[in-house]
Amino acid sequence: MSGEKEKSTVTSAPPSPSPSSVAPSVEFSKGINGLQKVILRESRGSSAEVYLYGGHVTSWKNDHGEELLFLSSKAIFKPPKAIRGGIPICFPQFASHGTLDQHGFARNRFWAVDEDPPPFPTNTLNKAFVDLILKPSEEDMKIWPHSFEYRIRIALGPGGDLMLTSRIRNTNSDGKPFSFTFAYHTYFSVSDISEVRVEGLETLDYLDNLQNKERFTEQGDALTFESEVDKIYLSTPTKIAIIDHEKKRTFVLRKDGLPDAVVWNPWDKKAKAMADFGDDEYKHMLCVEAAAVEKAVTLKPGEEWKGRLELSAVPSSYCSGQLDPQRVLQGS
Ligand code: TA6
Repeated sequence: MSGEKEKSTVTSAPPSPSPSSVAPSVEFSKGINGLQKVILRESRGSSAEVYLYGGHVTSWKNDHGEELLFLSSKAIFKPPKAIRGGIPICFPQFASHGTLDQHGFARNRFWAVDEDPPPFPTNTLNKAFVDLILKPSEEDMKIWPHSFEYRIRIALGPGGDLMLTSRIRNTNSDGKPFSFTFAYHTYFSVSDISEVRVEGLETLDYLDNLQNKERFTEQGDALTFESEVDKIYLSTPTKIAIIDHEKKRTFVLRKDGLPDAVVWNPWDKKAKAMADFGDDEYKHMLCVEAAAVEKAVTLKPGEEWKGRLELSAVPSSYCSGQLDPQRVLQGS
């Protein structure tokens, strides 16, 4: 990662009772290349970092300070390039599903801190959160002639869960509806891709991006990885488990308002072809993306869409059955 050192200001939420923990906090600071970022810290030690450039989560750490998201060592923190890793936001277009550049423009725009967000839909205990907002510039209106307000709340739960809640409102004054596709393009950090299993997508239909988006049906077992994969799973369950045997860790992805899930690993050849990605880094990442792709979301003026992602990382020793993903997927 290339760039300048970091500077900061801290606002801390009211102190929490237990002596051992620190008060949840929200810190505004300068990140790589002087880009503005926000650091969220939770009382038991978990943390997350969000760049206003792209409204982009670039780090999520558990209460042992272990990084849970993959961020390429070659990531470029310089517009107009999107940051390679973390959680890029694909809006108003997923991949090449439309006339805009790949994955739309939200991931390479500067978002603002939303000083006056409308009341938040759910009552939340979370103290460590930030609200960001994106509105189209005149330039954006030339390529996508729609007025919108995109608000996102990024929050860290008391247990270290990471929650992203997007609210997109059509503010067109010309009465026109608009449609968009969407993804939280999450890069999970894994120990060894050949040791990872994904549960919850078995037997589902998917569009294979490596075969002209042809439609297939997944076989019955958990997904494992031994080559490039780029699949859009359709109408998936709201919970998906990503099991990292070696790290004895299971990521549980819960999603709301996002019917599809994209699974991507570039493997060796595509890895070499990407300038902002290390040749061997494909071994240590997997993208599992909560998405709305097959059926675009359409909003009339005044209407608002909500898309929510909740990530948790739980210690698991799958082999000993301590945490059987099936129980996770069927449980609360
Ligand atoms: O989400 C999967 C995908 O659409 C792949 O096809 C691959 O292109 C990946 O996104 C990365 O896209 P990017 O534009 O960030 O290089």
